[in-house]
Amino acid sequence: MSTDFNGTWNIISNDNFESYMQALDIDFATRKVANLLSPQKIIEQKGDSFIIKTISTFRNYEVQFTVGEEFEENTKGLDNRKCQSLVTWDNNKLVCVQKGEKKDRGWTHWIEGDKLYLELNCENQVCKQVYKKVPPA
Ligand code: VLZ
Repeated sequence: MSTDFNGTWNIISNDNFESYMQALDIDFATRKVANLLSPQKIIEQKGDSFIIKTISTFRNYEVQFTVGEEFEENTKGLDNRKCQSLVTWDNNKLVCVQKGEKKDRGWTHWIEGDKLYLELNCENQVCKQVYKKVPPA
């Protein structure tokens, strides 16, 4: 049985986000706005099939994938690049490698208790985010 990521998660900390966005060449004005956001993750998981929605008052981003199946990701509204992305399990961690123009790009998600962790990597930068589960209604 793999970890259950289903649910709505609210961000509670966001370390090194600015440098991560700079590594993605996100422009100054977008970074200023993005730094003020409190994004939410909405994750819909059925087995190895995932939809991860990143929701904010400024912009939304959605990615759909099946673990183990490479797909073309278009990071529309973020840095607007194309990547060949592959998500795999590393024990209970969900690890995405985003092959493309940027080196060492990807992310890792895992859960501890009622917290969802996310590390976003690009070039030499690591952004560490923590989300807290919103209790189901
Ligand atoms: O999340 O890749 O949960 O897609 C920030 C761009 C990049 C700034 C955020 C614009 C990347 C802000 C989020 C608009 C929200 C991301 C993955 C893991 C799934």
